[in-house]
This record gives sequence, C-alpha cells and structure tokens, in this order.
Amino acid sequence: MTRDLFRVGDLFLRRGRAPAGLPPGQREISAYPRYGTNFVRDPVTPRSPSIEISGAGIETAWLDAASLSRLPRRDVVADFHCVAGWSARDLRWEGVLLRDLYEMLEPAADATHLRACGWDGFRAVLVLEDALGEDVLIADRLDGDPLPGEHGGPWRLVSASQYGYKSVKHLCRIELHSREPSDRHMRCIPGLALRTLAQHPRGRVWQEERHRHVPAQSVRWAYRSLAHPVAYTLSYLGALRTRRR
Ligand SMILES: Nc1nc2c(c(=O)[nH]1)N[C@H]1C(S)=C(S)[C@@H](COP(=O)(O)O)O[C@H]1N2
Ligand SMILES: [Mo]
Repeated sequence: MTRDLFRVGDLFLRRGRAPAGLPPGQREISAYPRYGTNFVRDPVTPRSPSIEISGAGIETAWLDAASLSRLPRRDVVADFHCVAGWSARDLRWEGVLLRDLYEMLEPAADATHLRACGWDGFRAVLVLEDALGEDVLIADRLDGDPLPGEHGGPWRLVSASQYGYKSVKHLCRIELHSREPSDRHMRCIPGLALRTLAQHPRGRVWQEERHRHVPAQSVRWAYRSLAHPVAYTLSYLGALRTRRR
C-alpha cells in the first residue's frame, strides 16, 4: 500500500471527539507524513551502513544487513502516534525484534536504559523494560516495501506503544546504559525549546506521557492548532524535495 504524504484535510487535525481506538488526545491522519526535527533531507548515510551497539559489558558490535538477517523476522501492525497529536492507522512494519538482538548479545544484568541515535543526530532514551517489549522492532520494511528514507531507512526503531519520538529513524547506534543518559541532541535556540518539551522518560501513548516537564493537557491545543500545521507543511516540502532526486 502506498500512502499519501500530504492531505489538505490533515493540515488541521480534526476537532471534536477522538475516534474510537485511539489514545487520549490523538486524532487520525490519513496521510503518513515525514516528520520530526529533520524535515528537509535525509541524513547522509554510509554506502554500507551498520548499527553500532555498545555498553553493558558487551563487545562493541557493528550490525549490518547480514548480521541482522540471522535474527528471526517479525511483523508488527500498529497505529503510529506522534506527540503533536496525529495518529497514522495500521502501519505494517517488518524487521527484527530488538529483544531478540539484545538476548543474542548477552549484556550485563545492570543495564537499565538504552539510547538510540540516528544519522541526523536525533536521539531517544528508552527504559529497557519498554525497549524490550514484544512489539519493538528494528524495522527495514514498511507496508510491504523497503523502508524509504523519509520514514527512516535503511533501519529505524519502531516502538508503536510509545510516542513517535522514541522511534528513532536512520538508526546508527544503540548504547546500553546502567543509568539514565541524556537525550539532548541540539545545543542552540531550537535545542532550548526542545528541552522545555523534553521527551517523557517513558512516553507511553495510552498513559499520555507526552513530556517530562509539562502536563500533557497543556500542550494538546498548541500542538494541534499551531505546531502541527507548520510542521506538516514543512514535512510536505521536505518530502517533495527528496522525491524529486
Ligand atoms: N532520526 C530521527 N528520528 C526521528 C525523528 C527525527 O527527527 N530524526 N523524529 C521523531 C518524531 S517526533 C516522530 S513523530 C517520528 C516520525 O516518523 P515518520 O517521519 O516516519 O513519520 O520519527 C521520530 N524519529
Ligand atoms: Mo513526533
């Protein structure tokens, strides 16, 4: 199935009651936009990419397509929820379970957190318990096709029961930690703004754990009426640009 990158109707997320089956404060979106802090272009990735994995006493490893292909393949069909208030329904991801990879590496027992980093410098910190859930993938396919750059190819993390900010695109590194590391990834003015809206340590959508410092209810309106229309427009322009190449 191919999905639209842009629908005018998705510019303003519909008001009123949330459709059935969606977590609190979310609205259905019919397109699946390219989204995040990096709207315009895919980051530069090496010709033969790999994912570096380190920490918790394991020997640092670089996983490439061949090493990932040794793990069992898994399918996950799930809605995808962005903290800005949109939910894309029924995306089908394919890849390997992060838990299978973790168990294969046999890390030390004191690991509590995992930090995932993308080629664009984006990062997210996951509590290990969330990261090792039975639906958390390192995905390389979406809706039956190879994962496109705009959605985080060649590999991305997908944890659909958490807000989209935990699903790091263009995955290049996984670090295991024995206490909570920082998820800051920008040291500038937008970085400051992002810190106010810091990711929630767990970010579980059904619990509406949107942000660490500000209550979920207080950001819903601003996201839906201001931030999303701007972000969605930028994402469309970015997607057009990458598609043209
Ligand atoms: N590398 C990277 N991963 C990222 C982001 C980003 O900017 N860079 N944005 C996050 C956010 S906020 C969301 S909602 C999802 C969006 O995924 P999509 O572009 O496939 O819709 O990616 C997440 N992962
Ligand atoms: Mo997001």
